[in-house]
Amino acid sequence: MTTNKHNDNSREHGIRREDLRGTWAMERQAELSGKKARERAERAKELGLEAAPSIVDRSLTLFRREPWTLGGGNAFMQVSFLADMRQLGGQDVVFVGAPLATGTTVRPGTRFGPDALRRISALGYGYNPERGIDLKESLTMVDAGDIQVIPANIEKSFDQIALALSYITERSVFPVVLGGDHSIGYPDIRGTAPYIDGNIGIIHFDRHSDLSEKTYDERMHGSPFFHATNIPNAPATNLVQIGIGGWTGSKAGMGNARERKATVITIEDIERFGIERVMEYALEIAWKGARAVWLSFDIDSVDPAFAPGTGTPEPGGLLPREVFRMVRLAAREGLQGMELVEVSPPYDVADITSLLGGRVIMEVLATLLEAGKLGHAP
Ligand SMILES: [Mn+2]
Repeated sequence: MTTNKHNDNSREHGIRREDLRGTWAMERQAELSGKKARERAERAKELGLEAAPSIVDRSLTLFRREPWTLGGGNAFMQVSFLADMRQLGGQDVVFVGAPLATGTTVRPGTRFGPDALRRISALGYGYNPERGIDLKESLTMVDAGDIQVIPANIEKSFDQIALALSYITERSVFPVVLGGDHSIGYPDIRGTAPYIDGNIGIIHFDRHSDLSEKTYDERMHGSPFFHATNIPNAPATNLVQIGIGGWTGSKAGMGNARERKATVITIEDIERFGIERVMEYALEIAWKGARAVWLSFDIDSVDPAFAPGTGTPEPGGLLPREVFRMVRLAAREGLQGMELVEVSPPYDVADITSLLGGRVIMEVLATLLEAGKLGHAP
């Protein structure tokens, strides 16, 4: 028989449970009713809307409404925060964060992307003297804060993001989704496609084709376009991928691109044919028989010299000036919405990656405005 000195009654320590501060604190916890917290939670459910059906904890909302949602109060371009999502409708543009890093296969950090994009975007005023455009004068823009993602469950996160995009699309407001890793590309299309009366094309800037079915047994950030192009009205024949190349690509993804007849445009193609011709071709592919086109912009399409803050950097990418020209050409025929993904602030230097990401968004909005596809140019 073994003996344990902690089982005898010697009480050498002289401590009683009721003397512990911890015991006192547990009792105080019961006395703090949490009435105001419950009121805030009830209010958040009204303002932030009901979560997707797969979310078991029904106190969670579709859009997070806590005051720290916007990373200390920053809204993208310092536009107004739309606290009450029931008021969505009638605006031209809604910025919404999808702070997901769950789909990252190697280097995480993109859950901080939306807040970094918002914070540094305050360096821009929305006015561009070269283009003669003031976005804030010509567009009604709001920031809806972040979609409530479920960091431990990518499928529930997909459900939330898809439902949020459906809500925005149904109300005819142009969504700018601030990622988040590229896995959000799938639920963005899943939530949008049902509202398109015909096919939706995808213009996808990336160094990686993101067409693998799964990675590590799950749908992750290398697989959004495999699953998006399984949606009947988002065929791969309307998917055009621009900037592909380097040494971090997926062999399976290229095989799927071939089988599904997606269009892959490499950096070498861009050098050979030039930006104008390549974008002309890309628009032709994306719009062929389609009623709408979605823009998916992975910041790692830009060379890591300019965009180091990303999980899967690939040297030899696009230059910022090239990117600005290309997204302007991509947007001139109009867009259904856009996502800016893979900004990963932990790897960034002096905020240059999030700054560039924000500028891509502004260039797109300015082009849509100029082309008469959004708002009303003065
Ligand atoms: Mn990528």
